[in-house]
Amino acid sequence: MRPLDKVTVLSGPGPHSSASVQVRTEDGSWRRLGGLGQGWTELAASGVRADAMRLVWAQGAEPPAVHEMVPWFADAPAARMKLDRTTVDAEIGGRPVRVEAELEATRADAARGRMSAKAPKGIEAKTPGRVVLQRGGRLTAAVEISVPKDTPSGEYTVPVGFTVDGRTVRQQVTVRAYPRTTGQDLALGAAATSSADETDDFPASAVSDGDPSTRWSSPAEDGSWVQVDLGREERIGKVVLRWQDAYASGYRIMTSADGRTWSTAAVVRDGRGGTEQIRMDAPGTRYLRVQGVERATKYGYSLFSVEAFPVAD
Ligand SMILES: [Ca+2]
Repeated sequence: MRPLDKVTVLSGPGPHSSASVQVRTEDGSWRRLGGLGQGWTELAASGVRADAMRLVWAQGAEPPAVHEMVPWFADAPAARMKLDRTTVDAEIGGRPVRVEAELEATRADAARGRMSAKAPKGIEAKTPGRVVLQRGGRLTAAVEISVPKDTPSGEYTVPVGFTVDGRTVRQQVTVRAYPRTTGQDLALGAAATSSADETDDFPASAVSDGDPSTRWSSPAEDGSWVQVDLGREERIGKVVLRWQDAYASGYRIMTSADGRTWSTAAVVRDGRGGTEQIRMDAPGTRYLRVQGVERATKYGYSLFSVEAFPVAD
């Protein structure tokens, strides 16, 4: 049993005897909401609790052609909201990041609502505010998230809501705030080593030689890795990987000051190959390793380059 707001019936045109639109109420009895019109009929149900609906017409009368009967429930939210991304990387002091919210009216009425985003301290979030959706309407509204320059690195949660008639549908955005980096690739020319190379034609040194045509390839083993020695400790804010077709769907960026004790600076579980930018805040990084976890293909891993950019002062 759910409270009904309205019932819509789509029926065929043409003459038919008048039919009655009815719903079954809590005590099992049928209540008449009104008569069936031509083509399109919408009747108010005023919140009556019901679990079934039917059309009734006189015995022997010509039956109506019924295409669809739609119950509109009064306890359903007036709108749906779906964010295109629920995790975003945002540079501290950098440009705003846009998250798009798809809003859809889900009742037999226009939805007049308000979008809100409750940004925690250190994060700014802007929404369009008032939003009007026509009946059956759908539109995309942007939430702009920015991280002012003195905000510490880290993860922040921004709840986004769309409120219509006092009911709110909600989703959250996780904002990963990362420090701004310079454009200087510290891995360029760095000594590189690997767990193993597929052949001598694809050595570890190819990831840091500055030549976009050369590449390192590993044997076909998930746990393969390649690393660069930056020569001294640096605070790394961004790593850029340029994959050949044989990429990793899962991998970690590991960092170390001495090449023996390692920390995980970033975990990637949905690697897509191509050029990937991975943000982090990894001070004390002399050695930087791309540690494979899961191969995306039957081949090993193959990287044209591993680039490491330091945090800007
Ligand atoms: Ca190369």
